[in-house]
Amino acid sequence: MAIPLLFLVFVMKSCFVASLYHPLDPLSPDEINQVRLIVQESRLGHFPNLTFHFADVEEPDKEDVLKCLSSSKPNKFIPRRSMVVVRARGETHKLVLDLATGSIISDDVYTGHGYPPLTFNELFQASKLPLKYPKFIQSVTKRGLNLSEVSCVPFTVGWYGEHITKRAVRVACFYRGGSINVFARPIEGISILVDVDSMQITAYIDRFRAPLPKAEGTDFRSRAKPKSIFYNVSDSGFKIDGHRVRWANWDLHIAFDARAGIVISTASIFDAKMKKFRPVLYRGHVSETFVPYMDPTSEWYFRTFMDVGEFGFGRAADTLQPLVDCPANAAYLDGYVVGADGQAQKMSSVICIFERYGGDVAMRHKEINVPGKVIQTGEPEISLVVRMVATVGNYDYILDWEFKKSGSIKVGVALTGILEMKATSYINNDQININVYGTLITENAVAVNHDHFLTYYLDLDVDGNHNSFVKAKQLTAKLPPFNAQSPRKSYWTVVRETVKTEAEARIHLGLKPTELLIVNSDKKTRLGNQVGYRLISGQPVNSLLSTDDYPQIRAAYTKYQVWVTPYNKSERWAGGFYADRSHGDDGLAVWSHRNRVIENRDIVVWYTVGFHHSPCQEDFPMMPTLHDGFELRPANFFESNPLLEQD
Ligand SMILES: *[C@@H]1O[C@H](CO)[C@@H](O)[C@H](O)[C@H]1NC(C)=O
Ligand SMILES: *[C@@H]1O[C@H](CO)[C@@H](O)[C@H](O)[C@H]1NC(C)=O
Ligand SMILES: *[C@@H]1O[C@H](CO)[C@@H](O)[C@H](O)[C@H]1NC(C)=O
Ligand SMILES: *[C@@H]1O[C@H](CO)[C@@H](O)[C@H](O)[C@H]1NC(C)=O
Ligand SMILES: [Cu+2]
Repeated sequence: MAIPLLFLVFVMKSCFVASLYHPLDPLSPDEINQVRLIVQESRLGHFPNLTFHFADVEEPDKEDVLKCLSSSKPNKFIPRRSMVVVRARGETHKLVLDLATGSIISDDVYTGHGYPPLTFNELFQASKLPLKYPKFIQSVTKRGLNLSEVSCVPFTVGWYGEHITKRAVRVACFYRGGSINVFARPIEGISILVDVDSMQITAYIDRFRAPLPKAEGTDFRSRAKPKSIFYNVSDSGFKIDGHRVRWANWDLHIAFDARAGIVISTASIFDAKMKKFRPVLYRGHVSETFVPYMDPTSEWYFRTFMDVGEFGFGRAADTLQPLVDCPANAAYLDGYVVGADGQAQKMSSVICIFERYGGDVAMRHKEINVPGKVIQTGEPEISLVVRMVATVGNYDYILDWEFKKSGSIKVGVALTGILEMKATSYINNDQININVYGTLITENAVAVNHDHFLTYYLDLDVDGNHNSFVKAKQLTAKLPPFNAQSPRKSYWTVVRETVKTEAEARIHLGLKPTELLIVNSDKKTRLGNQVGYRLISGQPVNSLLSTDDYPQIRAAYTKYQVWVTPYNKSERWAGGFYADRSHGDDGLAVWSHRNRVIENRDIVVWYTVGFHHSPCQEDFPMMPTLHDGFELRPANFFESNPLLEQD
């Protein structure tokens, strides 16, 4: 195979030679197009129906990345490789390509359960099938509706115990009829199953009719004009070099990934006392989502989505709207993904980076006990925010990574967008005497109960990668009666427990007060406290589905909010790599059951942000944002408050 000379350039890339290059940089558009050429020139290129489902950098060895980044000499060569998933002749191939030599290192046909993400083309084609399907046209006519006002939306279908699964989607149809809110007017009672490989409707049932919810009051367009008067930042405090961002005391790498969206890598914080950068987070990103709906009837039961693995949060990323999605002082980054045809597709302004002046206080104090003086001091909170928005069908997820000068990393998740609604004959709650699995939110529409679980992959390297996971339990201690020294009967005290194995690290939050810490096993502060970071959780929410329910088997990891595993570069996707129609035989819960040792190891923390969403009328026609998240906060990481070390 001829290797275009241009590509040999990559061989020369070392961390040192090109200061802009970082081994975790996402594939550039040239690299994606090179991937396409390599695959098309191989024997796979002769197969009909070759489609590209996924292309990413093949995860380099962590040890090599760290050596590369820390070396001052160009001594470490990291091969630039890509991991690609294509389908051809009805088979899934996982390829590893070497981009320097333009060669295929491995080509494995995947024969396990589950499929790679559906391509945009497949979803688009599936959505158009009903409009030409005679039985559907008949159903539309019978309902007295106009076919040109019908929009159909493809939904992934999950798995319900079948031994053999094919690639399939269910298509649900909606009536626009003058409304722009497609999801508000479902054409209820119809089930349409599409076989994706043959791109044909393979099952069609029209079981019942329900009134169409009205178009009035469904318009969700905001009337507010974007404003930018809050603050005026003439020069931003951050610097972007390629994918590397430096701001205040932070140095981090930001990549855009088709599957995860934002990926934060090699985030370190400058310690002014030690005069050096200290590592905190090697890698962090959304690993999987799970959105099961709670209506078990035949038209709805399959809505048990795993958006990251079935579709991709990156591929669902929006071009951000200045002054709405991000403030006036934001800088924007583009992303690139592989199209079904292998071509690089540019996604403009999918990440924004900005300094946030939110009107909060970073720290303050007033002191009146110094004779003759009143001392009042403090400083406003200024932080760096890295943001993206993924719109997956009806829902919008606003995903933030916020870095603070205090060393905290706050991860924010905000939900907004349109609810999934079911058409019904009810127009008042008083008429309802059966379970409708949700809330009547307007006449003839029930918004169905559901959950949102976003599971984060957090490969923390707290001051290096010999880390342990500590539960610092806060326990009530009783004083003996008739104690001469104290009239008190009780107090609380901290009992620290270093977790030994994966089984002990599966945690249900909220039952007992426990601080969760990731500590460096080798390092203590000058005063002898263990150097660490604390995981401050958000709402403790875990899945309420029974463990034998099929969606729950696939998303078994949602039974706990926290898991810890030993680092393994092939364990990144909590719901398994092939999540579409998966059977739950790959993924976090399965790995964790090996019950490996996690003490004094390179460990990965998995945290699930969860929402049980029981809709209310204000969520219609569009839902005001609902927030949750978590915080990683230094705990004996610094010798004292790092804010006082900065100008
Ligand atoms: C491949 O494409 C052809 C024509 O485009 C189609 O008829 C056939 O069903 C496809 N086969 C598979 C396995 O996708
Ligand atoms: C159906 O809708 C289309 C597009 O909105 C419109 O042009 C057409 O007149 C409608 N047909 C009928 C019979 O109302
Ligand atoms: C922002 O501040 C700069 C510097 O103080 C000033 O020159 C500029 O006019 C201001 N811009 C706005 C929109 O107020
Ligand atoms: C790493 O993870 C993969 C996938 O779970 C597994 O097959 C492999 O055995 C793991 N390696 C180690 C050293 O645990
Ligand atoms: Cu919701």
